[in-house]
Amino acid sequence: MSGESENAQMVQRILQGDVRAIARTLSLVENEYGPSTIEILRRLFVHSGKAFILGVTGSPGVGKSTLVDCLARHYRHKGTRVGIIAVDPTSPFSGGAILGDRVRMQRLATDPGVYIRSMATRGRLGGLSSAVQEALIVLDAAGFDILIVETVGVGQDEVDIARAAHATLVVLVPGLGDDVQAAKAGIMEIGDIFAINKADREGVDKAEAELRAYFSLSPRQDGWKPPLLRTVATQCQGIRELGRAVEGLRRRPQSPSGDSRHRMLRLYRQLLLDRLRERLTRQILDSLPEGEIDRYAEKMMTRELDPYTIMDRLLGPSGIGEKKP
Ligand SMILES: Nc1nc2c(ncn2[C@@H]2O[C@H](COP(=O)(O)OP(=O)(O)OP(=O)(O)O)[C@@H](O)[C@H]2O)c(=O)[nH]1
Ligand SMILES: [Mg+2]
Repeated sequence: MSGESENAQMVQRILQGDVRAIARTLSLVENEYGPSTIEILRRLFVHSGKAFILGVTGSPGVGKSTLVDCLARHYRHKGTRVGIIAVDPTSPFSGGAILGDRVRMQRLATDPGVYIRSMATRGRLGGLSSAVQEALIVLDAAGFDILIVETVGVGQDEVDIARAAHATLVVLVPGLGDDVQAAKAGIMEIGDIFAINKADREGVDKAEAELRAYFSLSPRQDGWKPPLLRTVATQCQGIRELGRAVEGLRRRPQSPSGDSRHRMLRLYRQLLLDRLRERLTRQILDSLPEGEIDRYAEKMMTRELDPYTIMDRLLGPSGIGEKKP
């Protein structure tokens, strides 16, 4: 069978929600980004754009996966199909994620209305956030209604990914102390909904009071007042309220103040730039003889050439990307 009809078949299977085709394609997106992958994504893109994407982030071990699991069941009760991408943390602090995800997979594994996938933060050139974005395009085209992306809220990459969604849920826990939590202003700013999880623990009143104080001191620029909820994920407590808060954001895709549309625009822009950079680099490298870049590096070592002159040579006299006078 020709590659093209194989790709077309793969696309058909994904559109029908075929789990094996989805899994195969997500592996391609993650590991072997070749012409086939691009062809499949090209055909899928037009079928995507319907799902609601929720980012979930928070410090390691606050209960994000457990909470996402509850949320997925909540949606399954309503017949909503849920796709989940757990971005594996590079952080050594969060070794628990893989095990937790495996347990969760066992519990939800038999349900065809749920698809769960871990993605590694290392690997491909060209930005993890774009790889996650493409995975979301695949799941979106496969007909999942809600897509949840879980990332650990440490490091700019992870925060960026959690933010690359229609709405972001930030998970906190009592007793972590404002020094750790509020200092992470990065994740405080991106939350559209806040959950104080592990509300069965001591200090939940204090945590809530601190958060409310934080919100009143630093209100969001767009005027959105993020709902603040208490949850006990291990017992799926507070999930109905959480679901309602998510629905509130979902039903008003233009709110708060067009933020969600604005975010998606920024996202597509980023995806386009990432892929453009990747493709241009590849085109140039493919046009060079074997080992040419290494030879140029040698010339830089001896100061025979500077990188700017090399770039002029590589890009040719037409000077791709060079400003016209
Ligand atoms: N007491 C209590 N424990 C909880 C609650 N929610 C989660 N846990 C426990 O907290 C631990 C971490 O839960 P996870 O859901 O794996 O947390 P996570 O945020 O996904 O962790 P990473 O992905 O590693 O950052 C597990 O042992 C959970 O059982 C809760 O509401 N109350
Ligand atoms: Mg987790």
